[in-house]
Amino acid sequence: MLTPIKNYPALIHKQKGQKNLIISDLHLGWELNLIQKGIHIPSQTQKIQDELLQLIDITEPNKLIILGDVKHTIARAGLVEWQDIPKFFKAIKTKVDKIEIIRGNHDGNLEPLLEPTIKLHPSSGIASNAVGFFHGHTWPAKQLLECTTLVMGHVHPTISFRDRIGFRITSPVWVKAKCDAKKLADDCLRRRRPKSNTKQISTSQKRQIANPKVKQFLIMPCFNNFLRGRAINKKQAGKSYRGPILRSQAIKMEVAETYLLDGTFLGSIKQLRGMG
Ligand SMILES: [Mn+2]
Repeated sequence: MLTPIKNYPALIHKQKGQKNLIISDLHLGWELNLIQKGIHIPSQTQKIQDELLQLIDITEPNKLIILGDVKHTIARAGLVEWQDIPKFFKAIKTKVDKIEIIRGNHDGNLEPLLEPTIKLHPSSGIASNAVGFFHGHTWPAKQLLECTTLVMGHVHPTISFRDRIGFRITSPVWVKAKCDAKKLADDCLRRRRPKSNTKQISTSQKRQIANPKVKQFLIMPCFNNFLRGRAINKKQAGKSYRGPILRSQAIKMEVAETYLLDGTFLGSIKQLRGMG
């Protein structure tokens, strides 16, 4: 069972009496990138750490699962990250013993920053019975296609509204989208094949996914409060959804439902299109 935590960009996933806390997209160290542009913002890692520790106190999970993009620099780990990230996980570990991370596109060279007890999974994700978790910048693993719900990060979805004077508000949102299970499985197999052979999917390959079941996608808001994200209701946003999965027709993004962190239903992306 999946339950969003009111007023937090986080989920509880309960399974067999175990309680997993799910968050995504920490982007620790993003503010370091601004230094190159002459803007100095002190490290925000401590604040994010405090928020997460508070959330762990409230929810008391058995395990923390992060759906990718723990850090911000993509391929390497900067000097500050060498200090900040191990310290961050050391603090989190005092409250929750089990930590698992699904690698995001920003998590290159993350391994040396993690202590050996933290499990690092590939970005194609992990399946836990009916629910699959993956980062979202690339296709999910085949076994996830047999889950009924897939949860992903990567998009940092927000909705923005602008009034006539130009005031704009932007809020992080949850996105719940319906999915055509068979089409997703077909697209997933097609994209994973070598390019020379993209048109036909052999019967033997189809057999590898006996029963595609993915009915819905849940896209998580970004855990990093400072980063927010991109307004998915901008006029042209539909053409630039992040990642190949959302651009595949299998996921019905235009009619996807959006919810504020307090649970308020805003409407479908289509209804909100152009308001930002
Ligand atoms: Mn990402």
